[in-house]
Amino acid sequence: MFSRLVLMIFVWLIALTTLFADNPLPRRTIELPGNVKIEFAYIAPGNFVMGSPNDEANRDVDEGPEHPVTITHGYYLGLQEVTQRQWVAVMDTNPSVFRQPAEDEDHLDRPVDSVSWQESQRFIQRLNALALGRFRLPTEAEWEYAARAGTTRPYAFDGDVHQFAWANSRSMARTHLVGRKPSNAWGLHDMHGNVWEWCSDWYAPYTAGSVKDPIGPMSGKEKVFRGGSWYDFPDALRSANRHRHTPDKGFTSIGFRLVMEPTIGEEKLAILPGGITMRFVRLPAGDFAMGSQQSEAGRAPDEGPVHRVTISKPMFMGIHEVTQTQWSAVMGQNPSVFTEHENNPVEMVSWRDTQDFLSRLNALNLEGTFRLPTEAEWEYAARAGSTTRFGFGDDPEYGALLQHGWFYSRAEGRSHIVGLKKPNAWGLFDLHGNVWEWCSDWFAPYADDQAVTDPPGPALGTHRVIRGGSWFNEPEALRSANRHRHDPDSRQTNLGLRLIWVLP
Ligand SMILES: [Ca+2]
Ligand SMILES: [Ca+2]
Repeated sequence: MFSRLVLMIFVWLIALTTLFADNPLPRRTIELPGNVKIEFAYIAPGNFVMGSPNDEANRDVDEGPEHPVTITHGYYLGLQEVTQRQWVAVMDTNPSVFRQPAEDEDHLDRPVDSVSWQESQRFIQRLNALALGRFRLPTEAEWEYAARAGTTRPYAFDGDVHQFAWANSRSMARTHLVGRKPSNAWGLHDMHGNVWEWCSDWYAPYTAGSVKDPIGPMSGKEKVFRGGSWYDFPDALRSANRHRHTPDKGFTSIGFRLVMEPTIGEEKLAILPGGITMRFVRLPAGDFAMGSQQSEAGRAPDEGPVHRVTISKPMFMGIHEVTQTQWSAVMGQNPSVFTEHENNPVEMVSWRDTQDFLSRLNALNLEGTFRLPTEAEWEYAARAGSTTRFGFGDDPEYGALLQHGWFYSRAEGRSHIVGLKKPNAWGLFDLHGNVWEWCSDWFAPYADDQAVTDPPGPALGTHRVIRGGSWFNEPEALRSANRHRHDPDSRQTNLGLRLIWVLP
């Protein structure tokens, strides 16, 4: 019993490490004029149920009906409400009422208050003009998704509300320094209480049924604000509670919090039949040196000559190898041998099978189109800006590889659940190892060292390129530059695929 508990804790710790510690996009800080910082947490795409159940105590009717919401884009959300200091750094003035001194408190680190929705827009306009990023208010759905941080109960915390939020009647009738109460599971402070927070949406009653990235109606009279304040009794601070006012008026109980749009590292979720999701991350356009130098340890001659490749457009790439669940959602069957877990990568799929999969996937009429990566795109993604043997370094003794990929002698003779190893700098998992990945190209030796743009590979051939090595290969096969190939009809237990999503 004891050892089982220890094992469960261990597995849980691994899962936690994978989710948080190794997330390459956890936090971002921007610096305003005068060294004033704003910190953001990355909020990954996902699903949640918006609104409150009928039996939630003290709920308002407009919190229902509960409806499933999918947030398909990742975004950065301010860890804190916008402070007076941040407002002053951008606007030079301070509209806040709560500027009275209090012990140990610099009032500038309290939230800005008494700003109307319209004034929040003027702040955002000026902030965007500083070219530090693209900022906006959260939508009401983005706000509630982040406030819940995976929870379904009235608050993101259990126990006494005053332990985690500033609310009437323990707020001493004023706002407080941001971040003094504990953060929720996603690192956000004061989503409950302190000041209400303006959202971008016009207010409207909810409708039943599931929705994707809701933004509210196109017009209206009143703007939504959320989360309750120092002035409100705890019921108003519940995650589902909604409130609203005309956009022209400010109150001492209302402020706001910012969303920063991701650029590199933006995620997007594809929804497959049965609600199965597939996560993609946006890779930047750019150029890189494809192939390996003759001095690289473990190299094969077909990895040269090194040549400059330009990837002319940003692209969305699957952060994981295609899993067995995802394959089954599209194809209705699973050809894999290693079926211990549904999130193992699909294998025993030929290159031609991948084309059937893609035809069916594209026939679903989701936004954009899906395809295999070209060999150049694959290596560009694996390198993620690196010039070393692996995306994470040269690792001459293969001491670090264990943390980044599954390879022979350390993989127990099989493939593994995708995403258990560390991601690379662009947030992609298992490019090194687990299963080889089919590319779209026919295999041919590299022509010469001339620079090329978006090379599609040769027009004809007998074998298709595969990349990245697998659980069945020695470590050198997992190198970023390593090339391999198979007959397009070949099916192997260590060969799968990963997708590119071309969006308009
Ligand atoms: Ca708040
Ligand atoms: Ca792989």
